[in-house]
Order: sequence, then C-alpha cells, then structure tokens
Amino acid sequence: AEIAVIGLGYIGLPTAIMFANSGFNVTGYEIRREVVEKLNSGNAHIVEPEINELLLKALKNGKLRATSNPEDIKNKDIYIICVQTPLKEDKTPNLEYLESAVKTVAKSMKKGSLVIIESTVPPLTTVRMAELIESLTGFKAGKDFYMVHAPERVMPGRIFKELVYNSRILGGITKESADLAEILYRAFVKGQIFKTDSTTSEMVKLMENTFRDVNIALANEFAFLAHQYKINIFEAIELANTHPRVKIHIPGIGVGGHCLPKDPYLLLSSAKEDFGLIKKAREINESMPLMAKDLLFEAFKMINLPPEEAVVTVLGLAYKGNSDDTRNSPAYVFIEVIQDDVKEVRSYDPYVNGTHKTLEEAVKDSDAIVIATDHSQFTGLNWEELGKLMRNKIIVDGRHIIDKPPKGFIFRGIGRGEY
Ligand code: SAJ
Repeated sequence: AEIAVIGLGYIGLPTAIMFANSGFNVTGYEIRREVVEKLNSGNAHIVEPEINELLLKALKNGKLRATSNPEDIKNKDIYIICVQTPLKEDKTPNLEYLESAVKTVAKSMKKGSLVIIESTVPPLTTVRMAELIESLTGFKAGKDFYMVHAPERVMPGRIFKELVYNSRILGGITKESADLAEILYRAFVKGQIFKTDSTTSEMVKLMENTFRDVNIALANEFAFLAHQYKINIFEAIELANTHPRVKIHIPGIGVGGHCLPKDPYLLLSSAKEDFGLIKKAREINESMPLMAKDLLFEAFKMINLPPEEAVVTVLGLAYKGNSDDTRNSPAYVFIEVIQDDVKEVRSYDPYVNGTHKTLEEAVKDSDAIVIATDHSQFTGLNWEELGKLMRNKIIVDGRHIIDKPPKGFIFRGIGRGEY
C-alpha cells in the first residue's frame, strides 16, 4: 500500500520512517521546503536518538521521499495527518493546520482511502473532519473512505522505542475503519492495540496528559503548603509514596513541552461546561515560575541586595532534563517575569544556546543561580567551587537537583520549607 504522511515534525517524520522501513512506499508531505530538502539529502531536522541512521536506510531503499508538491500525494491508499494543533492567544484550539491538511487530503484521496489523524485534537474533531471530507469530495464516510483517530503517545528522546513497544489506541468513525488501521499499525507496533470510536480515543489521549498535569498541580500545591508549614516536601512525598495506592508527582518551577500545557485546554474546548478542576490545575502550574521568583527575591532581601542590582544565572533552558527541546519551557517564563526587576539575567544550558557557552562564564560574578531544568549534568556539580566565582551566593532550586544545601550559600528551593 502507498502511504502519504502529512506534516514531517516530531511525530510525522519518525512515523514516516517507521512505515518506510517496514516496507511501505511513503511520501512525506511538508510545506517547509527547507525541511524537505534537508530530509531528502539524509539529514533529519529534529534531534532524536537513531533518527539519522533510520532516515538514511529508508531513503537508500527508495521507500521514503519528502515533498512540498501536493501532486505527489495524489491517489494514495492511506493518509496519516501529523500536524500541530496549538492554542491561540486566548487558549482556544487553533485547528487551522489540521483543517488545511484535511483539505489537502480531500483533494488528493481516492475512493477507499483510509485517513488517519495522529494529531492530538479536541473531542469530536475526527467526526467533524470526516464531515468536511464528505462535503469536499461527495464521498460517504465509512463507505467510500475510512477514518481513524490514532493518537501518538511517544516521549521525545525515546520515540523509536515507544512507537514500537507502547500500546496504541485506534478510534474509528466506523468499526471497519479501526480494523483497517489495526492491520496497518501491526506493521511495526509490538505493543497492544485497542480499538474504539474516534471521540473516545480523542478523550483518552487528552485525559492521559491532563491526568499528568493535574497530578503535577497537586504536587505543586503540596509544595506551596510545605513552605508555610516549614517542612521539606520531597521527604513528605517520599514517605506518602510508601503507601501502596499513592504516587505523588514531582513539584517544580513549571510544566513545559508541547503537550501538557495545551492538552487540558483542548480537552475542555468542545464542552459547554466543566467543574473547574482542570483549569485550576493549569493556573497553578502556570504560576510556578512566579513562586520561584518569590523565593529568589526572599533571598535578595536576606542579604539586603536590591533586586535592580542583582545578576541572576538561570541553569537549564530546556523544558525537561537531558533534552534540547525548549517548547513552552518554564525557564523562559521565569526569565520573562524577573528580567525587568533585576540588573542582568544570564543563562546556560548544555543542550541549548543560552547567553553563555560555559557554566563558569555564566556564574562568574553573578549573585544567584536558579535551577530551571533537571539535566543530569547539574546533579553532581561542585557548588562550593562554583560559589567561589560568584559575587553573592544564592541558589534557588526549581527542580530538586540539590538535596543537601551547599555550605556558604543561601539556599531556597521549591517545596523546601524547612529553612
Ligand atoms: N514535570 C513536573 N513534574 C512531574 C513530571 C513532569 O514538573 O512529576 C514537568 C517536566 O519538567 C516538564 C513537563 O512536566 O516540564 C512535561 O514533561 P513530561 O515528561 O511529563 O511529558 P512530555 O511533555 O515530554 O510528554 C508527555 C507524555 N505524556 C504522559 O506521560 C502522560 C508522553 O507520553 C506523550 O506522548 C506526550 O506528552 C505527548 O506528545 O502528548
């Protein structure tokens, strides 16, 4: 069967590569021409273990080709849509990329095509997109074409493993649609495959990330309380988690990435009413950079340092540890909320370009270090040595990198109320 993958980003490209290396003829459609050129010459535009080797293999075998020309994806048997579904300024879903991809597919497809949406979408979207295709083609959904929502569930950094071993949800607009998609994904999926209707699978995907977001918000609220009761929340969480049915998440400076900050809003967006819990959790998580700011300014006060004279070094810009991904990273939100109040904000990240190339340069003569990402490189640092380079010695730990506060420092940390 011939496959077209629409959108060659973090999900589309690995998916296209997997199908190509499973023997399918895959055409990857991407509107960014520079990405298409790069890919066809064997260079992936995203960082992910194994991606370049697997891409080269697919290209060498003639199984994969990228294109910006819609003519190249005419009359395919299968269309897999992997475009982004971001939020607008007002936090409502921006479905313009999805709609434009669906319109491109409607112009290209034939009778009998299977159309799959892998993008995370608000509940009811797949059914609506099937109606859009019906209106543009005159085809009847479930009879002249098949449609499925097949949400991706992979974690950046582990994509090629998780594509194979994670279990998968396939939500068909008809049972036959889901059955066809199951045959397709079995080409490389070794995990379990569960079939359902498309609105259920849309909910499942959004519930997974909302579950994580709400749980992190709860941990963050516990951390907030720990400062008032003067205890170390990490000790308390460890003890609570010895209960067989309790698994508290990790509090921190914020929740970033492409999914967790937006999916709870997508989940609510098709509903007329809700209870408010999910929105409140988002508010809590979005406010965490401000909590880090309060801790920093509390430390300034202790040494009578006027904030407008302070030089602050942020360690870590990526949204999570050992990653170069900065999408919605709380580190940038933190920088934004302090930069007008302090003299200078510097940054250092081993995977991302910050203001300084080395850690030593970044901390030299600065007054405070704020840890915003849990890179493994930051765990074993010799803080006392680094402290010698600094003008004042303040550390604000936003990611629980430091367990025992280093000597000679004023130490503040999210959830560390025991000082
Ligand atoms: N974080 C915390 N405390 C925690 C866990 C995470 O503050 O206890 C923060 C992280 O530092 C980071 C953010 O949350 O800033 C998100 O990180 P993450 O590791 O939770 O998730 P992502 O965004 O990398 O990937 C998630 C995954 N979803 C779930 O674990 C339910 C992944 O499986 C999904 O495929 C992905 O979203 C997606 O694409 O939807």
